[in-house]
Amino acid sequence: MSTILEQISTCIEFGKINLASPYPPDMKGQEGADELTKKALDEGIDPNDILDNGLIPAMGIVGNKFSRNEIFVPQMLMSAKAMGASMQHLRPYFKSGAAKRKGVFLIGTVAGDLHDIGKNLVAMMVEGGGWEVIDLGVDVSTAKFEESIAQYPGCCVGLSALLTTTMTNMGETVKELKAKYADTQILIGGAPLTDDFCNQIGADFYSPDPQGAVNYLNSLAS
Ligand code: B1M
Repeated sequence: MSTILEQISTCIEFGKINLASPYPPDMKGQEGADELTKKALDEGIDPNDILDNGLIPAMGIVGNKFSRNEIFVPQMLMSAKAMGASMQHLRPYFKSGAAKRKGVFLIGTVAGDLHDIGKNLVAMMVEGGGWEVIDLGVDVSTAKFEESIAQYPGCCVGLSALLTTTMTNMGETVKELKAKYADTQILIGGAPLTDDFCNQIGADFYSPDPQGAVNYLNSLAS
């Protein structure tokens, strides 16, 4: 791996967004993911290489540290922001088809649920894992999920719910989506959910954290 890719990885792992960002304090005054990604592209490094050897390993480290409670939501958010700064430069290459991603992941909170902090983290981690993420936002109706699945054939779907009341809506959404799109993989997550609930409603996978969702999606893509 070239030095610049290692530097990008370090920025993402520790949440160094750009030169102006004072976080983390021991990297103050240094270039961040923003400048380094631009520099790597200017040097002619393949965007796939930047994603595969810069962003993805770093987000994997972050996700695993979070799963082991070695870092917490604020640090993960800073890493996700650094990844976002890097993705800003890479996105045009993926959009044009000059670089490839692993698949499309649709995500939203289910009908009636406005809690989007966890959903946003999952979306950012999955994007950092090499997937194209279509974030449908909050309070997403079953009809909206259906419309989007039709628009992105072969996509995987992520549903998030934080309320015991909206867990019921999640069950209905999974039932309706599976009736229409039996082959579409549906992942679920959110603080009150469990594996048992996942089995009960017929979803394909439950993850208690973003990295579990990334690992599961990657297992489908490989
Ligand atoms: Co609300 N809220 N809230 N709230 N809120 C809870 C969830 C609650 C537990 C608080 C409490 O009473 N102790 C409670 C639910 C109780 C229950 O259902 N049994 C509750 C309630 C009751 C409500 C309202 C009804 C309050 C009211 O108005 N009377 C209301 C409902 C609004 C609605 O959705 N219709 C409401 C509103 C709000 C705010 C708008 C004020 C705000 C949300 C802001 C926002 O998200 N933009 C809010 C907040 C912040 C919370 C708490 C404090 C924090 C939730 C959070 O962001 N956690 C929460 C109490 C608590 O948890 N301490 C609470 C951090 C986040 C990173 O975790 O979302 O679990 P989480 O995501 C995790 C994992 O679950 C997983 O990855 C993330 C990272 O590990 N994950 C997935 C999540 N989605 C995944 C999807 C996956 C995989 C993993 O694959 C697809």
